[in-house]
Amino acid sequence: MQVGILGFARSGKTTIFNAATRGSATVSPTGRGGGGKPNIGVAKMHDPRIDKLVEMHRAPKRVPAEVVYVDMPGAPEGFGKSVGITGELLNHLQKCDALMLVARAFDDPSVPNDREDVDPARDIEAMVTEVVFSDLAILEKRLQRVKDSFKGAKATERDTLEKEQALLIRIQGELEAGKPVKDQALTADERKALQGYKFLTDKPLVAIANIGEEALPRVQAVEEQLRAKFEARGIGTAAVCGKLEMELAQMAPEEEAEFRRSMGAGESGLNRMVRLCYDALGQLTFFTAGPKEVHAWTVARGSDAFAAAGRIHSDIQRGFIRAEIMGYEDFVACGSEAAARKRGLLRQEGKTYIVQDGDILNVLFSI
Ligand SMILES: Nc1nc2c(ncn2[C@@H]2O[C@H](COP(=O)(O)OP(=O)(O)O)[C@@H](O)[C@H]2O)c(=O)[nH]1
Ligand SMILES: [Mg+2]
Repeated sequence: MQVGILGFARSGKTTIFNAATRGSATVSPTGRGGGGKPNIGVAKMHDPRIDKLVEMHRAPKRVPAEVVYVDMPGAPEGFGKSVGITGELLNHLQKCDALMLVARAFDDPSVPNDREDVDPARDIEAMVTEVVFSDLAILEKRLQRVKDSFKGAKATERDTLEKEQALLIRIQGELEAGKPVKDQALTADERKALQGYKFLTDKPLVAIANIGEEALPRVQAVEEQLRAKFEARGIGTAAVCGKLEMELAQMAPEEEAEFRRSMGAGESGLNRMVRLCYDALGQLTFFTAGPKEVHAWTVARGSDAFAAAGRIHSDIQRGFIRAEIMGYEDFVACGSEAAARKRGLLRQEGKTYIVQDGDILNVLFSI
């Protein structure tokens, strides 16, 4: 799962990327860090359930769920002027499963601002517009090509072309009316036909306001404001103090925890952000847990046990016999697998069982 970070220059994209991935990519007041190449890193999902499972199993090893972040270099020419996104940046974004828009919400005269002033909601709006325009440009180009192909096409080909044209025009209309491709009513066949276009509005969006340290006491108010504007449109929002989170991410874990306590900071804005992306990606977490290791896995919501087995290993999927499954809460309440089994909370499920968040799976297989 990959999240692409997009935003105006000097909004703090790389700062937030470093915070999320505990990385140390170059941040700079010129906004030219990274040398034109995207920064790619892995964010580990903080999940207290892993700690509990590790404790109960006395497991020496833990593997948290991961999300890959791709920090886009700079901002494209004309970005924010409703021209859409093109070229290499578009290629990078098309490979991502979700897009995270970072808007500058900090005031700092030593960091030149690309925008006339600090207004994160306006900037998020401008970025959403760019994402929409980029799809409209793709649609227009494709429609032109379809039109050209009619000349000299055989009767059977014309039929296919007409179908494609009708579909593209319909999507274009809905998009112009403000409906992203992901929310449009499309049949499975239509979705399949559109896969190749890699529309950006087909991806979930998350928007982050990068606030300054001095705004930390107002973080809830900022988030409330963003939520009021964007929630109904399915855009998850959060306010994060990127600079502070990046500094904290570079500390040793104990030092970081101590620092957070001393500041009276509750759950880190960063954890909320990572979770927001995770939720936007439509994933849930299931576990495999034993005395050797506790492993958190991600799978798309609505997946069955067979798909989950495939996440663990292709052999396990191939040789799938059945899965022994118990819910995380049940396991904790029972205190042991044996107790859960006795109380009938360890269930035997087949391939088609729909995996629930927090399920602990033991897949029995034979190859
Ligand atoms: N004062 C302040 N400066 C920040 C904050 N976040 C980022 N910056 C600074 O803004 C500049 C640009 O940040 P960077 O992450 O490189 O932005 P990018 O161009 O969007 O990748 C750097 O000098 C950062 O240190 C913040 O929350 N407060
Ligand atoms: Mg950068």
